[in-house]
Order: sequence, then structure tokens, then C-alpha cells
Amino acid sequence: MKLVLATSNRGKIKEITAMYSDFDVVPYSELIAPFEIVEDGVDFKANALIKARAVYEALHDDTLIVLADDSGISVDALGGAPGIYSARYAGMGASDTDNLYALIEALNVQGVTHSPAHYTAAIAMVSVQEEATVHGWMYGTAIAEARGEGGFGYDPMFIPSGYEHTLGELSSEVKVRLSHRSKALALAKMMLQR
Ligand code: ITT
Repeated sequence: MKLVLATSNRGKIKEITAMYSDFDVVPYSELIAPFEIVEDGVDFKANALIKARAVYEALHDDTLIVLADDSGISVDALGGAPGIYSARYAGMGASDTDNLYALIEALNVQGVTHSPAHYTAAIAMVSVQEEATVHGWMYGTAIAEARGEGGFGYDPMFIPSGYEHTLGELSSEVKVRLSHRSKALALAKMMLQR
């Protein structure tokens, strides 16, 4: 079954490809020229559907299934920010590193060294037959410093519940066991197999 990923995020592509080794997974940019998708949905689910539909429609191939991920981190001490704005917390076109240090700075400004936080992933699947969405979450603590080089995005400042190290310091195997994306992808896989 060919599964087209409607994402340009290399960290997501790596994680999804590793977890879906039993599928024929291809990023959409290998099939058509990548294009900008306006993510103006009200929540993660709406944005995941916007991305999956946009790529499905652009491909013009009803044998394909398109899968999109919309995700982000929500920090309690910041009222749940950045949430759905995680990819542009430091402004439009910001890099992962810019966003990471902007979030650390926001905690420092509040005088917060540790705050409860969680990641959310919404996965949307679009095919000729149907559209479906699933979610996954990972809870833990956001800290006001970056530790480790592993993972991507906000991982160097996120300590999963039950651990003492950040996802930047922990192995990718640990992240696969715990992550918001893994949980959502496991549900999505059951639907795809059905
Ligand atoms: P696509 O829309 O092309 O998929 P994107 O990076 O713009 O790529 P999102 O709009 O879903 O994706 O934004 C997700 C943001 O949350 C982005 O800044 C990521 O770095 C961050 N994020 C999501 N999952 C993460 C994870 O597992 N670890 C670290 N950061 C993550």
C-alpha cells in the first residue's frame, strides 16, 4: 500500500518512515513539487486534515492514501502556548532552533525553570474511500534550557514523565515508545490495515 506523507518536516518523515517500515512510505515532495499549505484550522485535527486534503487533491491519483501530521507542544505556564502555533512561535519561517530558543526565553521571562507540558499529534488520512483522524499525546515537563542533540524541534527542552533526561538526550528508541506521534500512528496503522 503506497502511503504519501503530506509533510516537509524531516524529523516527522524520519519517525513515520521508521514506524511504518511495513508500508511503502513516500514524502509527497518526491512525487510533486512541494507547495505552501495555509494551516488556518482552529485545532491540530483541522490543520492535519487541511494538509492531507491539499496533497491528496494535488496528486490526482485515487490509488494513493495521504497521511498528514499536525503537532505541537503546549506549556502550562504559558497558558498552553505555543500549541497549534508551535511551528511559527519565533515568527513565520522560523527554524526549529529559533522556535526552541524563543520558547526557552518565554519561560525565562516568566521566571519559570520547569512547567508541566505536553505534545499533541493529530494524524489525518485521506483516500478515495474516506477521511479519518486520530490523536496521540505525550506528557512531561518543559525546562528553560536546551539539553542534548537528539530528536528535533522542542525535544531538547522536554523531559517525558517518568524520566530525568530530555528527548534531546534520550535515544530515538525511547521516544518511539513514548511519543504523541507514535501513539497516533499506532492507531492510524490499525485503521490502515483494516
Ligand atoms: P509540516 O506542516 O510540513 O508537517 P511543520 O514542521 O510545519 O511541518 P507542524 O505545523 O505540525 O509541522 O508544526 C509542528 C511544530 O511542533 C514544529 O515546530 C515541530 O518542531 C514541533 N514538534 C512537533 N512534534 C515534535 C516532536 O516530536 N518533537 C519536537 N518538536 C515537535
